[in-house]
Amino acid sequence: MITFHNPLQHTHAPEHEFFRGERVPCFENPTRAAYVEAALTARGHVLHPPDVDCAEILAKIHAPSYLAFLASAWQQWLSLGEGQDRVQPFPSVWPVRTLRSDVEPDNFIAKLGLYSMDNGSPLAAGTWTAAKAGADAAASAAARLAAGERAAFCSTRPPGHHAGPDFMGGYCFLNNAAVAAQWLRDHGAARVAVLDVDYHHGNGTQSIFYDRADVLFVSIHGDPHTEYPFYLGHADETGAGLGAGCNLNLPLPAGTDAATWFAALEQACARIAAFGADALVVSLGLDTYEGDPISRFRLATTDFLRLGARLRGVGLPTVLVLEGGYAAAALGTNAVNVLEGFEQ
Ligand code: SP5
Ligand code: ZN
Repeated sequence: MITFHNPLQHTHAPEHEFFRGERVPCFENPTRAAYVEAALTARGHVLHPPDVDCAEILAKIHAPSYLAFLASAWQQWLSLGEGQDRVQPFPSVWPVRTLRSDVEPDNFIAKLGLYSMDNGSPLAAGTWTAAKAGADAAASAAARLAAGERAAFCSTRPPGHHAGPDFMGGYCFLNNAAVAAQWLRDHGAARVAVLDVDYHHGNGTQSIFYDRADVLFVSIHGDPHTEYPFYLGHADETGAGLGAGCNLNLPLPAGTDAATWFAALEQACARIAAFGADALVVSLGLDTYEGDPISRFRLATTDFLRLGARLRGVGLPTVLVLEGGYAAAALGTNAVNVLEGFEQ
């Protein structure tokens, strides 16, 4: 399978996030992609840099005001004063119920709240550069399907599936899987299915396509009653308007083992087959791994071979986009196992 990487991924390297009142090193860091790239290279894969500019696609899935904010956010942060480059911006106020979200404040931290769903997505100097190149890599992988490839994998970071139409969240800034899906829609696929197997519900992807009938969103994830992102991902979210029936959430309890997880995957694949998609985009989070430090499913390294084989069995041209997975040293093997399972 052809593989793409993001040569600028390392420019997004914030130092800290918050956990229970403490600043802890970022779980989502450049070593993750380095491990995946090393494992791919060791197995003989050639890593292609992006060769598609996704700017036009981005404008179809994200709000112009959000894209403009994200592109200039670090410069706005620096302009607050001397020394800002040594610390990370975090939001401190959000337009929740009863407050207005239709007015963009002038204050940078207030704007950061407007365009964020959490305080868990720290910005760094290269965030826009890295996120844009990562989204370009996802579009590049999608473009290879139109050129006749059976499947393409995109090893990229920052991840994307929590990023919604006009907000960042959950380490995500631009929705790479949505970029791939929209690219396929714009280049000949009448119907596209997105299957999200990250431990966390892909709230951003769901929201981007929630009222559309041309993109099916199916997700298997930790039950949001107890797991991030908490406020979306429940089983009763089935789509709205023209998209009614085109959204399927399969929440599973924390602690779920491989047998139960693969039974849910069968349900997901059955829905995708019934939808009649022309192409498949997989949001490939590997934080379902039993060794993941922030997640609580129990898939073993060999289970990722089985996942790859089942994804091939869907029988569609497939783009796989890396999402989460925080046991960095195991991430390369787990990713390569999905690819090798797919190819066997
Ligand atoms: C793309 C992706 O996987 N994003 C995940 C975002 C999760 N953000 C919340 C992190 C909560 C960390 N909890 C740590 C528990 C350690 N025992
Ligand atoms: Zn995740």
